[in-house]
Amino acid sequence: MAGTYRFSFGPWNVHEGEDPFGPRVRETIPFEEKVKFAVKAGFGAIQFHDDDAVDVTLPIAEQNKKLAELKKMLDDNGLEAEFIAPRLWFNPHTIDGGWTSNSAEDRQYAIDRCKRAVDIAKELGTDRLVLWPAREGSYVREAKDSKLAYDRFVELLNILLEHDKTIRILGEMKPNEPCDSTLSPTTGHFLALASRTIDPDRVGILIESAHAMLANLEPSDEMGMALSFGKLWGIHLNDQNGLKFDEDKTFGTANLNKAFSQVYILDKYGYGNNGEYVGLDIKVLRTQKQDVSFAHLANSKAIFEMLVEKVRSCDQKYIDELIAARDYEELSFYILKVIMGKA
Ligand code: 3MF
Ligand code: MG
Repeated sequence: MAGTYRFSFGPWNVHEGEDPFGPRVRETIPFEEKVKFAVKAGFGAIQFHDDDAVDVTLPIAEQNKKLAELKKMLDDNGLEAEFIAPRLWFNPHTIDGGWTSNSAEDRQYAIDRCKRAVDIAKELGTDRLVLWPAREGSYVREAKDSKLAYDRFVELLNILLEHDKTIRILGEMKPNEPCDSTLSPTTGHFLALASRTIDPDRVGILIESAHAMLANLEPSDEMGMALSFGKLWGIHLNDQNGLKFDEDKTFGTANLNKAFSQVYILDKYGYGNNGEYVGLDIKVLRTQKQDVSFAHLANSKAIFEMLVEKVRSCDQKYIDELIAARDYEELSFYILKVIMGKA
């Protein structure tokens, strides 16, 4: 069954260009401008960190008033909030991680902040909480008890599942960066943790292409695994040129064949038909000038849509014949011809 596709991106995808080696190179673009672009370019939702949506230090009543204003603005523009992700990697309490920190006080901060993120999600009308374990790992192995850290991960999931009986938790796993070694580095690790929770049916997966590649895994196969579990509830499409820093490149620009494979498996299993979004998590190139700060998002969406056309133009009968004959050399040639418009 073919998928139906609605797209999303996060406000952090359009940024000022600072990196560890240099300052910002572009002016800040206000959120309202990002919303205007989303509407014009045909996106259906915005992804939010908790503090992208609202100042998380406000008293709750005030916070909820601001969230109601944000929700109205999104509604007025025909947009949804796809998910909320607690940004647990900026605060002084999360220097050593959140729920796996060695400090009890800091762990409590992380748990409280995650619970608050769940409440923010509900205020914005979404039941999806995304957890990216940014600093839940170590730089020095003996500095963190990995057995205990995994137990604490399950504990956190249970606390959140208990806190709100309708929230769904999407784990977005990544093997490294900012940590040298992140605990629960892949989809499989997180699914194993999910099975230990009080409600595994509400724990699922968001797969980011670049994160899979950083683990030297094939993103389309990772997606297949999550689909097989019925747990592919979100994706972060982008691209990555080998094992280096997390590049978050425009979809398909490092390896078009890998991008095709992702679209192929998504379309084959009707991704999106249950309301899942085609989420982008793509950084603007530092070299882009101010007036072309959105091109990477428009281009990624266009590349995805062109690849859907290519996937659907495949002669499936011919593919099946090649598979039956075990002629994968010819299959590979055929897929490349499809991509190049020569099939
Ligand atoms: C890091 C990421 C993150 C997550 C985001 C939502 C900043 O590599 O991909 O982007 O996607 O925090 O969970
Ligand atoms: Mg991501």
